[in-house]
Amino acid sequence: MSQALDRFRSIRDKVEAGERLDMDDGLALYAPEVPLQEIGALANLVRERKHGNVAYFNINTHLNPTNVCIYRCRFCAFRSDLRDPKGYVMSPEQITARGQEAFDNGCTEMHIVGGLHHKMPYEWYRGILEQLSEEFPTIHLKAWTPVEIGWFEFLAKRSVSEILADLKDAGLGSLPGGGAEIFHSEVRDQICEHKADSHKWFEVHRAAHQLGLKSNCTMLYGHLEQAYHRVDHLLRLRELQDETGGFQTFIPLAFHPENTQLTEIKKPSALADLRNLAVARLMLDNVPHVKAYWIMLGIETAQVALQYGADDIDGTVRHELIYHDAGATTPQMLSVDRIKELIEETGRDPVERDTVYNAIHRDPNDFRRWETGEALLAAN
Ligand code: V47
Repeated sequence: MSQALDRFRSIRDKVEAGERLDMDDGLALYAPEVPLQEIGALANLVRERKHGNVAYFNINTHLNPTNVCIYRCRFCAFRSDLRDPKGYVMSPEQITARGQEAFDNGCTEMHIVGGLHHKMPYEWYRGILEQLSEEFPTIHLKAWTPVEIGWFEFLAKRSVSEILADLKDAGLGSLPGGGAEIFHSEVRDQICEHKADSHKWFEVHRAAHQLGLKSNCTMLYGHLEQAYHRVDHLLRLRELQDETGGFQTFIPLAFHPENTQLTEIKKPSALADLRNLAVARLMLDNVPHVKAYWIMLGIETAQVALQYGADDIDGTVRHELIYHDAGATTPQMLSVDRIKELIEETGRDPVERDTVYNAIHRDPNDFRRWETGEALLAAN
């Protein structure tokens, strides 16, 4: 029997006994000799221990106020140069219109990220949160990654904690998981050498957690990285989670090459997607949720992922640009009925949640009205 298969037997024992996996276990889980379905079954065990048969979704929308960005990350198809005709900056009226559309569609969350515009001041970014939270107070604003927060630190000449506290005052509800890419400098320096490094990424999430803000975390895979970079990435996330407990959800993100500087790389297969998801569920024993982001995986793989460690499928989504600019062929949005049907087809029970994992109970007579119910965040 190969070493990896041998190791997998001990991994199974460890997981069944609720013990933590280490770097060598993670590497064995990425070894091609270990069958994907075995890893999936083990990840499913963990997923069902934490969440039973439930699969979560929300009603959400994206807002990318500008695509103009000082950085040129090699994996990004969304960004634009300052003078490129593709570049845009949204006006306050356009932002209000997006908020209104979100409200009219019963959205509980706006996911707000964008470029680091050469000319827009910190107050412009802050003002977007202030405007939306004043106009649409029921919509949770999940906004800005450590990449933007690091830029605000430079623009405003204030510390990360001061910036986050100020943004919280302006309406910030939580932080999305983006900007993590791959933390290891062997890879990070090749794909996004100038932007926030791993220290900054962790500094921002630690500071957010200390201020009582929840956040998500991601990993961009399927480009220049190798298995040990991925396992290293997961272990670093697990370490901060041990310290703060502030991460809610991990989202593995498959690289989409179209319109990027890495078009020679092939998009990861569905099998690679499922393996990354399952390995993450097994390694991140202290992160409550793992998300199968249907926009990125495709609907069919996202459905299968609900048996491979994922307990959340993201939301109905509207106006997604980052993946669609990079060649995603998934629809721009799903209706609530369709997302529930997709979850039910897999044998799971759909539960609508808000951003911080409280149950949402809709008024049957007016879809736009809801009550926030019980907390759903699974114990670690
Ligand atoms: O940070 C950019 C990735 C991220 C490409 O927190 C790309 O709930 C693939 O973080 N191919 C942004 N990936 C998306 C993100 C996210 C998505 C869904 C939910 C949540 C959440 C967070 O997308 C970026 C980067 O890692 N990305 N370009 C590309 N060409």
